[in-house]
Amino acid sequence: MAKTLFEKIIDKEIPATLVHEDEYCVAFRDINPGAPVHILLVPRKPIPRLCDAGADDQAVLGHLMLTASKIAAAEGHGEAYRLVVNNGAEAGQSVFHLHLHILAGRPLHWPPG
Ligand code: DGP
Repeated sequence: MAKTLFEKIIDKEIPATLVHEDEYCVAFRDINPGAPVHILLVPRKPIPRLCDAGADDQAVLGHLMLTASKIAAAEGHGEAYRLVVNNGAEAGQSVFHLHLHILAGRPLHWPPG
């Protein structure tokens, strides 16, 4: 299988501004930010979409949520941030490697577009 764009970023074959790295995940700034803070948090494991995750992925999915909170806090927005997962092309997913968008730094209205 060809590597996804995010696997290439994880493997440092494509440059990105990394803000966090650990055994299970990597976070970097979105190239086209939709908010003053817009970070993508991706598991090292190339799960294409959230709906492709299985019971074996429960620990890594929990780790992503907890890590997202820590990253938001480290960015100075621990009390007001939004996590978004686009699942599938019709829901706006364009890179088929599971990722959490961490958005903060401006008022975030509801419902999202
Ligand atoms: P989604 O549409 O949910 O699949 O989000 C994909 C995000 O990836 C989108 O907000 C833009 C971002 N993105 C696309 N290409 C690159 C890239 O080469 N570098 C970085 N840092 N972000 C990228």
